[in-house]
Amino acid sequence: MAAQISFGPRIRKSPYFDRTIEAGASHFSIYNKTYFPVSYGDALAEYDRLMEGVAIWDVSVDRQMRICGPDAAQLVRSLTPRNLATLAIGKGRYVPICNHQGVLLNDPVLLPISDDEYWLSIADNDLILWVSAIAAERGFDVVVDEPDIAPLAVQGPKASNTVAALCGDWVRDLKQFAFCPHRLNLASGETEVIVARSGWSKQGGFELYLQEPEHGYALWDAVMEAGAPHDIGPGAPNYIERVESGLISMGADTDPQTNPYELGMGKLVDVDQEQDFIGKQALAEIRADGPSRTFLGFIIDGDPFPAANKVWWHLYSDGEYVGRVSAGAYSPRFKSNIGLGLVSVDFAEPGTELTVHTEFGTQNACVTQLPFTTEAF
Ligand code: THG
Repeated sequence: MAAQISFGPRIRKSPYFDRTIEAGASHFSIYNKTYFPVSYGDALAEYDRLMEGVAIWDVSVDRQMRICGPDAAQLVRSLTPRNLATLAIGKGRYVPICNHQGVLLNDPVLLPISDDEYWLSIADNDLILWVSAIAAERGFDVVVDEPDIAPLAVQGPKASNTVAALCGDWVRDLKQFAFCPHRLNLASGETEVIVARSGWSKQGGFELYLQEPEHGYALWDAVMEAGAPHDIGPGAPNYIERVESGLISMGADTDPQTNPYELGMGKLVDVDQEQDFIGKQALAEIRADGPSRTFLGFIIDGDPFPAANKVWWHLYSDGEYVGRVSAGAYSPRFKSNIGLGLVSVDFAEPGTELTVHTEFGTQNACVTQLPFTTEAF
């Protein structure tokens, strides 16, 4: 019998939890100590829906770290290597956060709510320990907490029509990462959500940040109703699409040494800015020396992979270990197996032929730049 997850009170449940079960969630992961529905049983159908229609994703595992107080902006600026000189209220940013060695700790979306309130929509780790320690040790006048705010993603080419039907046509004018509070009159009563143009796919969409969890089921139902004319259905951050689009998954693609330059996030790091930030010196040195690994794409031979990788697949050149594929999938878009991962810079030239040991056999893997392009195949 297949292994099962045992649902219990120790791990958090999303405010949409029962709705995801009723909608047929078949596979759960655990992320930020919260049950995370990652599949409804048909990976290819979920991929097609994201590419051509609209999907509803429970991404409440992306927890909000809230930083409030007179020094909130200053704390945020000292946490990230990204230059925030032009940061504006209502405009989100994707902000790497590094430790003093320049190692990537998290890659949240930053939401500047007001001059003294910032949210970090975090990936999977205990960033609150880091941020509250930095705040206290540096004497910042802030309160750091992690309220139960639960993003619900609506993704795909028909997401605009869906969210416009729910919230109004103004949402169509939101630029990428822009957001706005909006009051909704739900079956459970009135509640304010933050409507953001964002999401972990390149197919476009929105995220609705629910601030009162007791309205979770009513919000889910309202999105389903608004999307019904577009055949909305349940999904989850899509593994195949994320590999095709080269989106980074913290923890899945990274290890305790990975820095943003290796990941191709150098454009989000500004070591020349006046603002001091944690990791500045280390990152300046990494930039000067050049990183030792590069995050790249791989075109992999063989029959279509029947499933996603459960472990990293090691890459070899003439028997020597040179890197790993951290995410592999069969790509319907490119009609080939593809992968993402970190490889030694000595083997990073596009066209380099390597050998990859997959769970489905040993194959040739050809290095290619990101993003993947049709011409590379
Ligand atoms: N939604 C919300 N919070 C999140 C995630 C999310 N927090 C954790 C995790 N996911 C954050 N990770 C990412 C990674 C990439 C992007 C967004 C969230 C992204 N990247 C674009 C790209 O790579 O092209 C743009 C980056 C840029 O500004 O250059 O959109 O899914 N709420």
